[in-house]
Amino acid sequence: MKIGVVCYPTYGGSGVVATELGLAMARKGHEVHFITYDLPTRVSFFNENVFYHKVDIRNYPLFKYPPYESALASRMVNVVKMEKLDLLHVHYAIPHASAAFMAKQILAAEGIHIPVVTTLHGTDITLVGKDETLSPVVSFSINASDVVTAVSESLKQDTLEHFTIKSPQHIEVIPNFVDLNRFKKQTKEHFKKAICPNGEKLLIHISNLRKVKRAEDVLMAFDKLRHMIPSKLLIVGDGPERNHLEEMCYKLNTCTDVRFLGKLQEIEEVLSIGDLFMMPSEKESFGLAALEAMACEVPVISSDVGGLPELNKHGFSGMICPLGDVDAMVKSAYHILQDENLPTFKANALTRAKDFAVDQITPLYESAYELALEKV
Ligand code: GMT
Repeated sequence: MKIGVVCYPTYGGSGVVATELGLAMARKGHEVHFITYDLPTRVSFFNENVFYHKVDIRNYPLFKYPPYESALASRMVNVVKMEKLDLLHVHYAIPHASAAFMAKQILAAEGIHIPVVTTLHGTDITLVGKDETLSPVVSFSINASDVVTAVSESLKQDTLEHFTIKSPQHIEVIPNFVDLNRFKKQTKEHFKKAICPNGEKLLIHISNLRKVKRAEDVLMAFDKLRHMIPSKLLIVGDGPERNHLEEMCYKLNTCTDVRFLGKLQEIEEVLSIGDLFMMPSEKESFGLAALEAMACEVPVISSDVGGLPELNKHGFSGMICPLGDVDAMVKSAYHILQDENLPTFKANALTRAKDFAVDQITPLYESAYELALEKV
């Protein structure tokens, strides 16, 4: 198949899933055309089946806001025609699904019929999308897509709750996935020794440090835990909360035990030395970062929201705590980190991650593509 992929080419989970899926499809022999305003971060090597078409956004003094959605739709039209694409797969409803609808109409007027597959990732539904300034467009574009996928059952239910969806069975759940060849525990003992010179346990939090990730809870739990078990904390990623979190460390006097590493590309190296991953999010449709941690044999403490209970099995791959319950997080962390429990939790984390191996999930997307092709 010749697949056009539209996504945010940034650090966020939806862009990562879109890119990894595109690369996996390319490895399977499909031709994959990324249509984005920048080269997706994880497209870092040459592949004969991968193409990149930049969306050029020109600004004019008249525009207060450059018309990105129109530029994207126009680019989709051109790429579909030039490259003779079979379908468009757009990730994140806003504005990708509506731009795809526009492109589809323009092409139809020229006698070219192209199906659109839309994947909902999370905040496009639970945060941004349900805002009244955008929700009519989101509802319409979901209904207008030929096939819609959601990354968890929870996200599907949120979509049905917040939007008027004509046929609920129209939304298929296809979870996030992980490449176990890349995300696997590596031997990085020297790195572990540098961070934890006295054999301390290592906690890790990775996110875009937005409020919704509740990294504050991680710091508060860590502050209590380090008095119970010698431990260190690594915070990976960057975002609007970073300064506040650093200040919090000063106030809590935990600076010597907490390190902020910023945005790292090779996160599997850091995960390889972790003992526990913390994801106390307020909203999380799936929790890709937690899955990547599990693949590196790191058990997870997560909140009980969104799709997290569909991924993290309480008492097996980690533990689930009520949202915002820092004491429960401390208690759970203490339990998991005991020497008699930790090896089992680590092994189970990997076992659970294997349920989401890329080779198991890509065929589900291929079926979704075939279904979409039947509809035009
Ligand atoms: O988590 C983020 O803030 C990034 C966000 C995105 O839209 O890129 O991630 C969402 O999509 C990921 C991939 O499907 C999911 O694993 C994340 O759980 C989801 N984030 C939220 O729902 C908050």
